[in-house]
Amino acid sequence: MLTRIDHIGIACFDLDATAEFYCRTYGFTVASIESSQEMGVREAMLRVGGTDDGGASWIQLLEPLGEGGPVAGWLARNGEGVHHIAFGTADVEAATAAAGEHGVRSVYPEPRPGSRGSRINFLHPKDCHGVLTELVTATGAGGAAT
Ligand code: CMX
Ligand code: CO
Repeated sequence: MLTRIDHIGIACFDLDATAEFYCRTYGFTVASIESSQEMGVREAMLRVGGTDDGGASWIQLLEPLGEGGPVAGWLARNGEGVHHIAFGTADVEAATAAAGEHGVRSVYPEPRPGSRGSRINFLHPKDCHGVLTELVTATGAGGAAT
């Protein structure tokens, strides 16, 4: 049901400088930059490469838009670093419900809009051995966040 690692979410203080680091050091390219008031972030998606199911994997850079929101609070406590991992699935509702059957709480009762037209939900880190876990159904063919 979870078919791939879609992205790693990395919290940073300066999105442009961090994106520049990833592009310069590893040769990645920035595929999109969006702001989400709902999530309280400006975010960049850096394409890492294709996978054998036709999807891509991504690095997601997250810069808080202001003081409120989960990334701002997390950054203030922890500094920059890995904030969450995201698994790709064809059906985010079913994958969230399946985790729920194992006692894992979701953050939202229904999926919300994510990067690049995707639909996302999160599993609570306290139920996932300390890892904030995102489930993502991408738009487009092959489950890719294109
Ligand atoms: N990874 C691991 N643990 C985390 C965490 C993270 N990213 N964020 C919080 N926690 C832990 C804290 O360390 C804390 O643990 P202790 O009680 O042991 O100290 C506990 O969770 C509660 O911390 P909190 O600061 O009170 O955090 P909140 O309960 O306010 O928020 C969560 C936690 C998961 C509900 C919130 O981060 C959330 O809603 N996340 C989903 C939305 C999101 O992250 N959006 C940004 C990304 C957008 C995208 O990917 O597109
Ligand atoms: Co994410």
